[in-house]
Amino acid sequence: MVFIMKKDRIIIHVDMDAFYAAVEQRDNPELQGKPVIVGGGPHGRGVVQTCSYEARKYGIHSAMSSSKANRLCPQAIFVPPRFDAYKEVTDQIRKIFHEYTDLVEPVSWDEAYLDVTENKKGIESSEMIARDILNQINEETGLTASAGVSFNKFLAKVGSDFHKPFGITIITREGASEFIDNLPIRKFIGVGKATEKRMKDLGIETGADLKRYSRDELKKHFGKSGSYFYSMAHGIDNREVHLFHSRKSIGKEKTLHEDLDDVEDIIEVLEHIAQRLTDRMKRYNIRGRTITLKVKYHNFRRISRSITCKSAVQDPVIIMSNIKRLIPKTKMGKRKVRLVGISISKLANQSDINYEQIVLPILNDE
Ligand code: TTP
Ligand code: MG
Repeated sequence: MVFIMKKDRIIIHVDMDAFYAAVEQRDNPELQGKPVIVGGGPHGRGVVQTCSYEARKYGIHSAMSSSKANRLCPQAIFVPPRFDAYKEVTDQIRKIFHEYTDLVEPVSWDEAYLDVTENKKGIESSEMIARDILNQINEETGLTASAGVSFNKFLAKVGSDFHKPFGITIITREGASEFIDNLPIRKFIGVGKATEKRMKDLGIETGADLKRYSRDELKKHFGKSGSYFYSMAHGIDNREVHLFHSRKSIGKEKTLHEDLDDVEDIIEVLEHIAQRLTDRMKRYNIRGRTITLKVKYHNFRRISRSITCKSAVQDPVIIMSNIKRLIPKTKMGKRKVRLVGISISKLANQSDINYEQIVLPILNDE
């Protein structure tokens, strides 16, 4: 019998370093070498979108409230985002990626997966391809990115974060097992703060600990994600690099200028959000079936309520009519609200898009 070994794919995940903050430092020399925070101002109610590495030394990170960031580092410089400038860089780096391969999957403005198993330039070594891409990005944009190179998406993505900034991490099939064994559990994609705590309660601190659990045991503790964690721990990830972003949801939220308890006032904010969100959905050609209303109350407790339509929607009016059905399932009007948001998930592919219509939705509370 003849065994034909399928050739491993070579996947590179590229992610810009401190993206928004790096663009700000590039464009304003006064900000270079300083703790810079892009996002809401220090005295408002906004959040940190990202911050420079100088600011990260103070414990500041994305999604932290700007006021807390200001307490941690009073000398930090706050700047509002300039999306046009970031978008320009996004276009530049995507163009560079396509010089190396047609198989590019953008994940967000600053990251993408590239399948370079067959690269257009005929470069032999995958490390060389990654090095060339990072150098070219640096020359053309004045910014740095990092890259992970591996035989699957999960390891490539973990790799790009491993030696930031301007670093390359290569995880070969031979080295994968040892790399995963030593990987702190928080670094596994999909393990946020809450899951990390639950993992630690089970004695899981690293990939090696995770490997000690069977798929069924992990499924028992973490549901569907358990099965995914099992595969990741064993270096199995057969997801291909798609030409379209593989995002799961698209959303927008807003911290209110003051806590509100008048439902009409909140609806007005939600209408604005629905409009902005659908503008973005149209730009990316995205529709989705599940509409989620997110609410953060004045005491910072967060809840979300969602509704699933039979076909994918992209229209602000339809989204709002569903949001209004979800509002009675929250404590809006009875409890002061600090933040509201809308997100759309169960996204449709270009091929299975139906015309939007209001159909009997399935309510599911999260
Ligand atoms: P990230 O790649 O997660 O972060 P980063 O590029 O700033 O830093 P790192 O070097 O660790 O990769 O996100 C890319 C950009 O997306 C980031 O610059 C700002 C934006 N962003 C938000 O607006 N809100 C968020 O919560 C996060 C995580 C990112
Ligand atoms: Mg980044």
